[in-house]
Amino acid sequence: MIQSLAIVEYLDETYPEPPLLPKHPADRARIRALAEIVACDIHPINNLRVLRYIAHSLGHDEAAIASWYNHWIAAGFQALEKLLVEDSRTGGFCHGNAPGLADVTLVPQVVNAERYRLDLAPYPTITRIYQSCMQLESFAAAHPDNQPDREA
Ligand SMILES: N[C@@H](CCC(=O)N[C@@H](CS)C(=O)NCC(=O)O)C(=O)O
Repeated sequence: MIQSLAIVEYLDETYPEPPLLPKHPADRARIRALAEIVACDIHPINNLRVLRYIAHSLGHDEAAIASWYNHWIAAGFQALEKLLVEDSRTGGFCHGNAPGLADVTLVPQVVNAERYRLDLAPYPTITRIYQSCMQLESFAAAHPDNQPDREA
């Protein structure tokens, strides 16, 4: 089984409680759109193979890589922060007061941002939601620091 979003939706269909997507189609579309900002707009251009190409084939140094990485996370987070702030369906989590598909994609991207020392101050809603997620045992257990096979 491949592709994060397909895997997460498979898990949601296989283990329907608690649901990662709400019932109403418009709410489902909202959550999928938030998740896709991370999975389709931010992550692919910051993936390891892209960073390796920039370093090894284009000859850029670590500072340039960090600049590239943070630029694209910041662009995505600016969009996400605005969408979260301007929508009354945002609650303790991306949608309401239970974690869902959008939170599942957002949290690892915040972890990546922290790894590259991106200033998160301009994104108070994203930061608040991230902190709410990390209070939950399931999110804390999934943190890269808690994976025995983590590579540097
Ligand atoms: N679109 C894929 C991306 C998977 C992916 O590329 N994962 C990263 C780790 S987060 C990876 O394997 N990177 C290795 C590389 O880029 O060579 C998905 O959502 O599952």
